[in-house]
Amino acid sequence: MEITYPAPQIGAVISGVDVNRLGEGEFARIYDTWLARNVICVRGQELTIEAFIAYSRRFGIVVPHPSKSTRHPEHPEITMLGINKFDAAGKLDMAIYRRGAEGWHTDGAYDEKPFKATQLYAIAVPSRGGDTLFSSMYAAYDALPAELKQRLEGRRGAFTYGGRTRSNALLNPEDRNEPPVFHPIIRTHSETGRKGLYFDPGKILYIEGMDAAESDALIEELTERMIPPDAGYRHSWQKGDIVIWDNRCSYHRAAGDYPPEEDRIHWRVSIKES
Ligand SMILES: O=C(O)CCC(=O)C(=O)O
Ligand SMILES: [Fe+2]
Repeated sequence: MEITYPAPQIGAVISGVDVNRLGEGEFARIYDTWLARNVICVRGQELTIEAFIAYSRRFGIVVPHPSKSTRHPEHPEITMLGINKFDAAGKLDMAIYRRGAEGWHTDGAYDEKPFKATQLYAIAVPSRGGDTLFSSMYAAYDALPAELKQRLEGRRGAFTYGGRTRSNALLNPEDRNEPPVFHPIIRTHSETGRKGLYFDPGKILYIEGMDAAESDALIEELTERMIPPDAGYRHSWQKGDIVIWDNRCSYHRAAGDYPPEEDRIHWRVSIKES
């Protein structure tokens, strides 16, 4: 197994392994690298859907994503990214093409138990564009001024799927009115014990215990501060890549810039803590 570190703070690229046959020791090395680096890519994998799900279960509990219309018809735990991009009239569906590209976010903040991890397997990769960008929540927290850290300590945010703009086109109508859930904005990672800035401008509604103006102003400020310089990793996809990120300590967004007429397809799983 070879591991390289493509960016200073987060990200690792692993090669020389076959996740279809991975002993406990090798998996432990992958898992520890993931915890330390927030996001890892395992290159050059050939996987069936069943094998992808089985490998994903080694990280936690694999759960179906609430976007029912983008689930794989036989495997509800698999979300298909980049499928059915064009409607019957040939019009590009921007909700599918731009999925994950509208801004920095963490997956599953609208759930009582947010996703521990999201894992993607690259089935088709466009000739250019289509990267995924990652950034560290630990670095975001560390970079906050002491006075702001203090102000946020013990505060909780209210989160829903579509947040303040109600961007919920990928949900079925019956799933669009879930009540908000609450999470501490300064969140201690359950495995590393490190503090991170747990925030998502597209899903947060308000910060508890503040009036609307104060909450909105703080949301603006945190949006500005959530991506410090040099805390990131930009992943350029190759077919056969498996990338898993830790939603408890990293943000991500899709670049959303690839030629729409080309395929960019991933299988995706959402993983919760067991
Ligand atoms: O397609 C990507 O690069 C990432 C999309 C995304 O935000 C996600 O899968 O959670
Ligand atoms: Fe995402």
